Amino acid sequence: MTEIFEGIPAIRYEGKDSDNPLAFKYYDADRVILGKKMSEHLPFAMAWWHNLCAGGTDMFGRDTADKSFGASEKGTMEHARAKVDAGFEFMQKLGIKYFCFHDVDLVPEADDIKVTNQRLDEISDYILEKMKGTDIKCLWGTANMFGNPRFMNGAGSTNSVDVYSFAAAQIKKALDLTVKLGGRGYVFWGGREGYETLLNTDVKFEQENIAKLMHMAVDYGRSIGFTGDFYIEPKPKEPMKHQYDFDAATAIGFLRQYGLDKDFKLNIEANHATLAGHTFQHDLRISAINGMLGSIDANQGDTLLGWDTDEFPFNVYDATLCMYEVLKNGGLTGGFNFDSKNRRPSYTKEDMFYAYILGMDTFALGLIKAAEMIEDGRIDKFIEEKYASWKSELGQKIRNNETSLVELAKHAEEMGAPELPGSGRQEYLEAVMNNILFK
Ligand code: XUL
Ligand code: CO
Repeated sequence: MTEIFEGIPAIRYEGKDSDNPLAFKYYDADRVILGKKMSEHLPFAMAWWHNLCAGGTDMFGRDTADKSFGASEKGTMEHARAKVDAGFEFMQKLGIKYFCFHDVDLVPEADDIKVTNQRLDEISDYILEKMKGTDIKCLWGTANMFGNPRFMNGAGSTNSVDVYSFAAAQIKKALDLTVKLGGRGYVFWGGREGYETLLNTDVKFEQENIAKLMHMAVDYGRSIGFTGDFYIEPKPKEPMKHQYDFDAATAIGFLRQYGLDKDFKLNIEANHATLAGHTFQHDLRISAINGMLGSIDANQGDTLLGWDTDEFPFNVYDATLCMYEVLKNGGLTGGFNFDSKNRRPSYTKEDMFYAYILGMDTFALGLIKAAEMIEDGRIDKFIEEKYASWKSELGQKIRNNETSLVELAKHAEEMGAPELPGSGRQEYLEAVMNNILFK
């Protein structure tokens, strides 16, 4: 087998004093943090689409990066196999144990789904062969139900029964592949499930149909032995103006309304949370407290740009606050998928590695620092003390639903004006975080 990333060695941990750009400074797979190896805390995944397919094309210009990986023609099965070779060499050199895929990332799509499915059978056999002798597996699979023009009015939310059936067929096949490749999860990202104007849209009808498609996916998945989690990946907008899975809270409400909450969790993407006007940490917390934090699409946005820039995570504050939520959640059933792409001028093979090293080191630092925040205890102590008045007899009565507005009003009348509730101490707590980050 010819080496595709020639000249790039296996990436090793060299520590924070190393200046080797092809080495980890913080990600030390075997280092134990809070009783678990870093590699277990951080099941990283490679996103097939950004890493192996996307060459930098944007609305104003074509590819800058050559992702042919030695194939003579792109969009062929020869190219599909070259991407598998490149992907496995890439993951092995970085020590990444998982990958995520859309059906059409793996093979060129034909007009006839039977032909596409044959190609998917062939490529998944090849992937299985490559998996042998490695511990690489699929983290999650999904069907691309947004790229093809047929999905212009949505997939589960489409007005066309034929398009809906086509989406069903793609989901069925993507589930088959996910199970075949040992996937932990199956994702629904509803890029076209939404609307531009209510003048042409029956929202209730569309949402009911999305739920029906998800129920059919659960029934089929369980019937073929898929025991993992289904995920909704919330995103408020882009490409649609209003997307139904706006944020974690909206998606949780939808899952509960339609009885899908036992089989589904959420796949939270940092840049989607910020597009919804939240912090990444907010959507993680909302998922976690509802028992629905399943997996993470690791990336970051740019506050100066209003779209999904899918940058490799570099912001250590955000990564630390993310890992704080993940540790408090007892980990993830899914993992950390780098749904991230190189900037367009970072077009070389080395850049592909620098990007993953940046992302993995950022989350490793986040893990180290989040564990220190928990061990330090000052933040937990503050929160415990902040709510101390609830330990009183009256506080306990409220918590246990043993009181009434009448009783509370009587208490208020007897006490006169209550004292101020105590400082929120935000600046003190931010200083604690800085103290831990930079000690
Ligand atoms: C798009 C996005 C998708 C999903 C999978 O913003 O995040 O790549 O992760 O369809
Ligand atoms: Co994503």
